[in-house]
Amino acid sequence: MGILNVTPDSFSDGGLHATTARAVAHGFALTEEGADIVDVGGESTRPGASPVSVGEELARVLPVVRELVGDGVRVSIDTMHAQVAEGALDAGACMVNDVSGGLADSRMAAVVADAGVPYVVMHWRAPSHLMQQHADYKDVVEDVHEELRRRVEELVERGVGEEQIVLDPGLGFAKRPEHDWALLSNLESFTALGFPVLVGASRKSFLMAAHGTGSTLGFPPVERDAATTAVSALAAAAGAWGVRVHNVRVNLDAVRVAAAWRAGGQASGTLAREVDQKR
Ligand code: PMM
Repeated sequence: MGILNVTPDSFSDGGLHATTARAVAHGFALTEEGADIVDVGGESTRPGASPVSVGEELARVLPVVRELVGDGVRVSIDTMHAQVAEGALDAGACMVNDVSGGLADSRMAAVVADAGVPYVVMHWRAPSHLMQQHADYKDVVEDVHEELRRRVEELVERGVGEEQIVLDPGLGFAKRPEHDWALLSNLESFTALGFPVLVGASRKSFLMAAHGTGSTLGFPPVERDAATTAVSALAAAAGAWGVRVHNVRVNLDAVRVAAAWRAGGQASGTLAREVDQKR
């Protein structure tokens, strides 16, 4: 999943695709690099970001969604607002990516249930300007499991089909770096829940652990692609369904490495079984 933020203030690509023409060009570039889905967002969710009006969000994303869909690109809409999801679905988007998992807008479940499209339910606790005050966990893996389980239960009660749901542990959202790493290293416990799992690690500041310093200074977001690809390969090996990334080309290599690695393991398993049978 390639990231296309049509925002002035996202942490990595804010301002880069702020006009429709530039955003559309970048959407095509992501597809050419191999993205299966382009995730279009019109509101930054970085810690401390200020909310934008629904009207402004719609004005940013709709023309971009229309043009990309018109040229055959599969688009997901990254929004917490039912009205924006509805507009984007009408414009041809084929998936809703809701970082609040339906908590920010009580009408979202009905919109998604009605459309019958895949729905990314991310673990979320509070709006961006407050979320870092909510980063307290007894056991982050168990707590995120339990909170996602409750989200799924409520969404299904409201008519969303289980087959529509994709889960996302919500890296960086009400999480400290140690929480993000604990969730990643236990990713298999999420894939074992039986829903597809999406991982959004791309260029996030918790990756600074890979830089060997205690500071994000000198390790700006665009320099975090190598660390991101390492996470993508490991996430794919752990059974993730998708990775949401800024740099599609290198991350596609990473997930292909994971696929080849896994296929290699299966092939050598076959060989071992054949040897066994001949004995
Ligand atoms: N992260 C961001 C935005 N949307 N959606 C999902 N499902 N998962 C994420 O981790 C996620 C997201 C923030 O990153 P950005 O500013 O690069 O878009």
